[in-house]
Amino acid sequence: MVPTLLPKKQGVSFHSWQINQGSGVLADPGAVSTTFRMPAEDVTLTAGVGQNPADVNEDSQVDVADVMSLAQQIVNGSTSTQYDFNQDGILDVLDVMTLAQQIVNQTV
Ligand SMILES: [Ca+2]
Ligand SMILES: [Ca+2]
Repeated sequence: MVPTLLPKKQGVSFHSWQINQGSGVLADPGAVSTTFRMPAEDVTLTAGVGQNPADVNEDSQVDVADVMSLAQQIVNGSTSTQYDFNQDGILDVLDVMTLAQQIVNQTV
C-alpha cells in the first residue's frame, strides 16, 4: 500500500507519517510517498503537516527559491514579521541573508 497525501493546502508542508492505531511498517515515515506494510488489523495513519516559516513560496521545499521569493516580497513592500528570520523585529535584506545562511547550513 502506498499512502497518498491530500492535495497541498496553502502554507502547509508535510513532516511525517504517524501510525495512530494498530501496527505496520512504514518504509520511510519522513517521505511523502513511501510504502507501508499493512498488518491484518485496522490501522489509522495520519500525515503530520505544519507550516515551515522558511518555506516562503509554500511549495513544501526550503531552497534558494524561497530566498528569491522573500527578496521579492521585501521589494514589493512586505513588512510581514513572519519572515523575520534574524528576529530583530523588522523585515529587511538581513532576513534574506539569514534565510540563505540557514539553508546553506541546512538548519531549516
Ligand atoms: Ca519553498
Ligand atoms: Ca529581521
